[in-house]
Amino acid sequence: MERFLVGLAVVLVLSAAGPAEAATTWEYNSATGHWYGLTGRHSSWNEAESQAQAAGGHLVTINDATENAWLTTTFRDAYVRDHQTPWQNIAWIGYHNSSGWKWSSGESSTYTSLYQLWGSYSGAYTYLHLANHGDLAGRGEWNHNSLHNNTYGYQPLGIIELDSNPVPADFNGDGNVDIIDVNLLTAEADLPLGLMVPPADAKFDLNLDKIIATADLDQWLADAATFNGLASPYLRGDANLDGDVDVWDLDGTGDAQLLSENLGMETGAVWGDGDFNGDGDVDVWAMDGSGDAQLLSENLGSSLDVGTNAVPEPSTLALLAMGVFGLLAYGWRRNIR
Ligand SMILES: [Ca+2]
Ligand SMILES: [Ca+2]
Ligand SMILES: [Ca+2]
Ligand SMILES: [Ca+2]
Repeated sequence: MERFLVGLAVVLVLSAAGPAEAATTWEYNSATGHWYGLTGRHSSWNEAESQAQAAGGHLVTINDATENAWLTTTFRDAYVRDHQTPWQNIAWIGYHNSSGWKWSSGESSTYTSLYQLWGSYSGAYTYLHLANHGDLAGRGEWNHNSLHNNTYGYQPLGIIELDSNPVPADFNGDGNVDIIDVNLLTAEADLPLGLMVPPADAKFDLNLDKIIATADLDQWLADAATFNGLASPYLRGDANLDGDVDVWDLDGTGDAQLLSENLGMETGAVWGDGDFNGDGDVDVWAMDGSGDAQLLSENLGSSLDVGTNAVPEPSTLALLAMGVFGLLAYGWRRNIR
């Protein structure tokens, strides 16, 4: 009973800190290097700013016309509560009048994009006219109107701006840390060689050393495992990222199956193709031990106990391994000929 109550308490704490406060998906703007998302519920401006702060940021500060245009398009479908028609398409921003107009982040940006009738409305809190907004569509103008700050209706969502990725390993901001993200990382650079930031995208630099390299992949494998509740990092060879490094699966998703399908691929390979060292190809063997099949074979049979996969019996595994190594050895001989 006691254990049940502790478990219940944990669940309640987790749900209290959960996604009701803020976006579960985030959009990355490579021009600013910042992450943006919508508040979790329609609200007054003050409540929206509180939601933004709970998420670790503020309502957005718009520093120039480029950022303004990007926001206008990216959040084009943020509707006002109860009025899901195109002309009611607005979102709170951080500009507000509190002893003078200022930004809630404290930044001193001087850029503005005021609606032509700005001066004829009253209200201390500002919203952005989004792309889908009647005759104001795409103009990205700001207005303020106390009507939208009441508690009865017409309440918008707010746009939150964060300086850094709330989940660093989630490169596409979809709330999951999975194969899509590691594929994006392995596609970004030849990792053993390394690529400086810029031209590489800073969001991939997990260890913040200004270069996208093998260390970032190691960091991702560890961070992703932690995020997904595993005790140890994902292993090289786990092409489908299910926590096991296995030979064969009925549905064709065995890691060695995935690798063998792509064996000999010379450019554009990503983790899910079997490129476990992140150099863009899928190969059998390398002098320094970094051949993708070598990396897989080192961890073959390892399981991180995610409990989602039926793991074959050890004897079956050994037989399958012999078969796959026969295939890999064939591929290797063919490659060096
Ligand atoms: Ca993701
Ligand atoms: Ca790095
Ligand atoms: Ca696997
Ligand atoms: Ca490779």
